[in-house]
Amino acid sequence: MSFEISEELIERHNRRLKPALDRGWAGFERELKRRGTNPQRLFLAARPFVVAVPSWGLAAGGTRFGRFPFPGEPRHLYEKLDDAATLHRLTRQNPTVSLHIPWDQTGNPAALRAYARQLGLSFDAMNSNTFQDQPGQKLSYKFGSLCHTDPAVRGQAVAHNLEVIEIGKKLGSRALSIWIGDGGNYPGQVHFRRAFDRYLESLEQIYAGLPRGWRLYLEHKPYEPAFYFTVNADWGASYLAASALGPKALCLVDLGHHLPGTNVEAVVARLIRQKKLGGFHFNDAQYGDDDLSAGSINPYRLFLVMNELQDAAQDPAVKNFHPAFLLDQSMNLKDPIEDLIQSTEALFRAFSKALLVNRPALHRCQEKNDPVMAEQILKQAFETDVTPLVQRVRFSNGGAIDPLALFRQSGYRPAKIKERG
Ligand SMILES: [Mn+2]
Repeated sequence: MSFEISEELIERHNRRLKPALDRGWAGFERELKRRGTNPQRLFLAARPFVVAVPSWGLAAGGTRFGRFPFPGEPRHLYEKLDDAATLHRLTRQNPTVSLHIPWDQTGNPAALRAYARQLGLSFDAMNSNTFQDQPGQKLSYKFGSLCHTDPAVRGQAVAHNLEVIEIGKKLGSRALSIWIGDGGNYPGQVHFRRAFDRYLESLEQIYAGLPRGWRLYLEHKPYEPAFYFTVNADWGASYLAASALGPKALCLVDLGHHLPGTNVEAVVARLIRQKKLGGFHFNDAQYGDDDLSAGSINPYRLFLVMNELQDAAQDPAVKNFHPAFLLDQSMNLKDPIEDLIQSTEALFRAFSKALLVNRPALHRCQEKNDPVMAEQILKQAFETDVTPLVQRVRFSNGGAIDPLALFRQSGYRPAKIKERG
């Protein structure tokens, strides 16, 4: 029998912290009423927040220089699901896991799905991989995959994506995410227009293989591994491709996949306007695609992105708006579960603060060209301490009031070090 954080342990933890939470909530309620905000409505709006966790975020990630394994980290996918279930038991905000093929060896998908269901988990978007060569692979992706000059390589990459869809169908997933590294390192190496034509041609074949109710997410990134030119480098290229394919194809915004200084929240608003925002890979960065914990470097930026999402969610003119939320981070130094608790909380705080924005007042300030008061409205929401709301939502959903503290106290990781080595 392997160690688990029991419901009883969570209950005991919550009993201890509940009086302080009640006091905090009473003060928060008073403050909201003073501002003319209905606390119960805010609570109900915040309560459904969830974010998917990536399978590759449950074990130590690496950099191009290497990887430092974490003691007690999961040894295989089933143990990753165990850790994902532990995370979800604490937060009640991470009910889904996103897999990456072939990093994740799914083996028998039906058995895997049954195991996940037993843990209270299900599967989010599937991720294909044609940005590196796998052992025994017939043709190399050194010079590209979906955009390769050789139709045989493109065919192999298309077939891989179709296979990932097949696995995803068996797991109950409803989406395929594609990120490719195709591009070139030197001027003249790649013909820009022809490469994009080939990208579209390959994507059309994948799109044709999407089951009913599925979505195809196209993820852009300006550079790396290609350092001079990348085929799907920015929201514009991504939007062109998603538009050419059809309504099931949408753009996925990874917060770290923009050049320094890019106004990511404006990119988000533009994609919403074009009905092409599919979802997010949340993370944070100091320089480039750093894959640091969401909200660790620039929580205001995260809030401004959430603010655009709330603005759209509350706009009756924006229909069928369900952007997918996924964390996409690499844990090099932190315990992955602790990092995911922190990141989920950072996202939920930003989400909650975006709910606090007084939108009619903001709209009036915008119409009157009052930059000071418009900014103040955003700042007032951002600077509000939403801790009581965050904790109350978690508690009422059955999670832990302070999941990070409970995780540390539970001795989960030391127990896993014994079990897993
Ligand atoms: Mn990503």
